[in-house]
Amino acid sequence: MNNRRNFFKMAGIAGGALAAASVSKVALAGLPEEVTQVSPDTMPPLQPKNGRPYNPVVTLNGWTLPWRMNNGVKEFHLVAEPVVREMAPGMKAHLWGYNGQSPGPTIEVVEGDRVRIFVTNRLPEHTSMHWHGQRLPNGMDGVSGLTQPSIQPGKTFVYEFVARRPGTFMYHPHADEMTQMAMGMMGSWVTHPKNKHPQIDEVDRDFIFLLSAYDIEPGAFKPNIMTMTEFNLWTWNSRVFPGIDTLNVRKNDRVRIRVGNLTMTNHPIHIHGHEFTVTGTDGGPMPRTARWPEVTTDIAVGQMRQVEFVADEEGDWSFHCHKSHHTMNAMGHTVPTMIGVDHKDVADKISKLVPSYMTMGDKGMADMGAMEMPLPDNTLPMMTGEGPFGGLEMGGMFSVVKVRKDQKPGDYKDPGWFRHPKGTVAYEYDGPVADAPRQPADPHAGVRQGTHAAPEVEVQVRKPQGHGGH
Ligand SMILES: [Cu+2]
Repeated sequence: MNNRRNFFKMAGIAGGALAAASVSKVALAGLPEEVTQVSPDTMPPLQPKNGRPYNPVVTLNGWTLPWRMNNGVKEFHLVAEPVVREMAPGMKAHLWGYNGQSPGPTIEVVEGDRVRIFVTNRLPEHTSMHWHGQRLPNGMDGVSGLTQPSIQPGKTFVYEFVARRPGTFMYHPHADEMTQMAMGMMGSWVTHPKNKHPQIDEVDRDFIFLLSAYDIEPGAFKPNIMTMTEFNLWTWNSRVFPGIDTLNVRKNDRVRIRVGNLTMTNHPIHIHGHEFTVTGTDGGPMPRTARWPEVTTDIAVGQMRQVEFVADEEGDWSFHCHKSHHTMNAMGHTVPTMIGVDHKDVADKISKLVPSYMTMGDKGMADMGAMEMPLPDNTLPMMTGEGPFGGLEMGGMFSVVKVRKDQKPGDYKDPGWFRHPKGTVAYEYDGPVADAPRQPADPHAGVRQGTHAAPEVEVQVRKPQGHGGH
């Protein structure tokens, strides 16, 4: 607003030639500057330079889109385009996203803001933008064919509405959704409350991320968009462990984590060492009387959950999806169960012939974590990550909440591994081991110490093959 006024004042003073040159610049400025992010790192919170003040969020392995003020309207420019997203060091995916990344940048506004979003389509097919969860005029809802014609390649559409209610929302296309969401097109939206809200607490740290899933064959770069259930990369903001940044907080901080689910299945998101409360959904803040403590909250498809807790226990606390197949990375769906089979040599030979060949360890899956098995290029071990005590054997939707008493307010740097106070770590017992009492074969004989009357039982362990019943 100021710039515009100053310009007209300046133009009046400087006269003809300069005015003409500048006018064309003003005409070009009709479209807000295109801002692109090349890094998959977590960017520091974007402090608002103008407009109503608010406490910004931190997008996990993401960033917030800057805006410009135009006569009191917040203007954003989203560009739908093909992107290369590093999912974790060692693996890049060719996705579709916005402004250089998948997911796109987070949009942050304040309740009551008038918002104008320019959406440019640089994809090979048409798209549209749906503002999931928002109250808005029907024609701004972004459903191709129903509320607007789709945005053809090379075209730009303008959406404009007032952010009417505070909360956490998402944006995603509503055109060829199966393809475009499977390719990573989505982003987060936060509308901060204008005034102190009776159901919205102020927090010290406010994190946000989206759940998305991809099916990328080991060694490949592009997701298989026809996949309905058999995804092999379970991501937070299109990143998998160990590529997901840790959530670093100061002891006794009140922490909010906002999570939206745009995968095709539910995700029970679980925290260690603390209890959280669900304080909001995409429908808005949860009435205080309706809240209860949890350590896991299930987030169904198309839902958002906002959880809060006081980080009052120091340490490195796991924070992950509780479906164990969602804390693993790419594995072939046809991986046979190989427990008891020593196939290391043969696996080496096969992988020379078949680059995408992966198999399971002979004692369980942990061999995979130790990277004993050969892997094709551009994929990630199914289970990986090195902690201070050894391998973590994780992948996918896993990270760590690091609570430290010396983490500075507003500092999001990774403080490194937790230094446990002496005597507070589980340790190995090295005393004598007594024979365990056993259930006798004859139930009337009673339990006798040190006898082995029970018949020998051999258990054949067979893990399920894939997820969908091949
Ligand atoms: Cu999950």
